Amino acid sequence: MEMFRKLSSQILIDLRDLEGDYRVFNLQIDKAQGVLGMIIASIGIFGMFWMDKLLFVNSPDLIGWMAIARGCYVLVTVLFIFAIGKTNKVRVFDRLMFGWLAFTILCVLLLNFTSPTSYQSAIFDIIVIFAIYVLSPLKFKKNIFLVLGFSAGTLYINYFVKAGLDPIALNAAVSAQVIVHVLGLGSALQMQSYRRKSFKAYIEEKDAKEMVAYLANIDPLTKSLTRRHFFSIAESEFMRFARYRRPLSVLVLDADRFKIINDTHGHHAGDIVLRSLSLVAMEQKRAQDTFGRLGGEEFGLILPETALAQAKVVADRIQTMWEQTPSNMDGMLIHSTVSIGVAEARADDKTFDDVLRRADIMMYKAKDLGRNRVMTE
Ligand code: GH3
Ligand code: MG
Ligand code: MG
Repeated sequence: MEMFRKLSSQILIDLRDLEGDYRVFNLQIDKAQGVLGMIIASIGIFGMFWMDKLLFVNSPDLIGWMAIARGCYVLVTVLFIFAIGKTNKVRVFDRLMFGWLAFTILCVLLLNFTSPTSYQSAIFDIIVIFAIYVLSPLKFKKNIFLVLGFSAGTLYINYFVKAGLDPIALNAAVSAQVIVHVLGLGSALQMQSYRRKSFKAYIEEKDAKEMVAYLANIDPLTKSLTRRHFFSIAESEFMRFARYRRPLSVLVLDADRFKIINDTHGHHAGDIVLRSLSLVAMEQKRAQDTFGRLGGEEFGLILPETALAQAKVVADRIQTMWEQTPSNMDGMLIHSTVSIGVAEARADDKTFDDVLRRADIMMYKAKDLGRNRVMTE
């Protein structure tokens, strides 16, 4: 048992916490496959009507009752098909599918149970077993439970209910069932294995693509957005401003006397300070704000839905916060400051660059006035 479990988990591929996603991802295919199985079963079971006609040639009443019974089966199946078509939940689908399979199995067993001995059902029994293995989109354990139940039922009927069956035919029926179980199980394992593998490959490719896209947008040193990504968001924010006339403000931040930090403590220390400045600024921004590295030791912050006065509050907060946050390099504290220019988008601005330029001018004004300060228009 343990060996079987190990083997099956290898072939079936343990998706762990992706199992739920896998089922949801495959729900539409599972639904289609389930409905296909239902249609095939309906045609098969209703189509057996010609066999009734041959067998019960002397009792037209029975032929009539069989037609009604087969018609009822098809009707119930159509109801199941409708219900499955309507659901978008894996759990509901599983229950419906399980319910319909159990219903089908009971119907076939009932038919076997009541049909005359001459009714050679053994050949149809193995078709049912194989069909459940291959067509049912249910989980493995549920399928095996259903299929073994069916198998036991048919064998019981053959051995104990229908007296006088030819022992050779009986043996053949048992062997055929054993073989079809092995074939069915093998086919189902292979199919599930293939489906799970392709799902895993799909997820891995998707993750890799997302990672590449994410890394392309993030500046590796400061963890802020890259210049390119910053400007692509800036573009759409500016379009929103132009279209709906919502307030929009922009900050330009430039580290003060950064060259001196590099010259005194080394480039590595400069890197640490730069990263730390970026993190402090990002802590102060809201989720909808966009913070990016414009180049070197200069950053931009876009504040949508924010007028100049509010933007100044944010800038002041970053400036004082940074002044009070020395960077720690191997125990040595490096103090530094930042100059910030603030501008708000105006009706006559044509592009985002127009606002950014004014914020830049304000930043240089802050430098001229002695640095470590915020300047607004
Ligand atoms: P100011 O207060 O006028 O802005 O003076 P500043 O020294 O900051 O300005 P300047 O533009 O003269 O020098 C910027 C320095 O920032 C020069 C450059 O080597 C350094 N720098 C730019 N990018 C990086 C970086 O990624 N890491 C480090 N360590 N230094 C950088
Ligand atoms: Mg500088
Ligand atoms: Mg600079």
